[in-house]
Amino acid sequence: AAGARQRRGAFIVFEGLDRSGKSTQVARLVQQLNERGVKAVAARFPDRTLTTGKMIDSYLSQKADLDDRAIHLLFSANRWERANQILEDLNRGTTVVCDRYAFSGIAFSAIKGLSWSWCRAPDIGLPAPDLVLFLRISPSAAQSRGGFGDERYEKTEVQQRVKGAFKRLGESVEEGKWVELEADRGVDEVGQEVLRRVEEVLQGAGMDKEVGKLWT
Ligand code: 2DT
Ligand code: MG
Repeated sequence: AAGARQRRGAFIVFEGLDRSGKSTQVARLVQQLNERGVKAVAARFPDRTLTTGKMIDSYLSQKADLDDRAIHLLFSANRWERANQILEDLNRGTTVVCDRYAFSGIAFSAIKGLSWSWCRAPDIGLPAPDLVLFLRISPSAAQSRGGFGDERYEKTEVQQRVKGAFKRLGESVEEGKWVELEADRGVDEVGQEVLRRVEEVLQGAGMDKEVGKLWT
């Protein structure tokens, strides 16, 4: 209708354990959306190219040690460094497909014993995803996909505990916004289900509404 607000882009987040196929699915989804005439861009967290990302990278590659709270806040600050860009893209009608977000932030810190509410706090007000696609895979299946590297957290025992934290997080997310997909399947099979879910969001009423704010 005349005067109607242009529909915005969707904010789609992929979460899951290491080697669950997130990066592959992000790239595939962006390409498929673009092929269908839907403007879409990829994002990822941690974004190691940003100022805070350099410190995060030294922490993850075990070149630097940091207090658990300090690194938690850096991961959150890394998202805040990018938040306005994401918001601008969404409001211009571009869909943003993101590899990890605040859910990883909470999961990886909460398993160290930091409280759930403390972990959530710094991310309050960030752009809220319209859909979180959680790629479900067992830590052993993930490991058999080529093994973990030398980064911090790339150990089966850590992944096992993170999996438990993710499960709890999924239960706390608004109904319908957290979708678990079986990831121990072929790339195309997973990808078809991903595209179907995302198209539902793009066609839904949410794209006429403002981008939500996380945890509010
Ligand atoms: P990649 O392997 O995806 O580069 O992630 N992490 C990530 C956190 O501990 N907190 C966060 O907020 C985010 C986004 C998960 C590198 C590692 O960083 C962890 C794995
Ligand atoms: Mg990794």
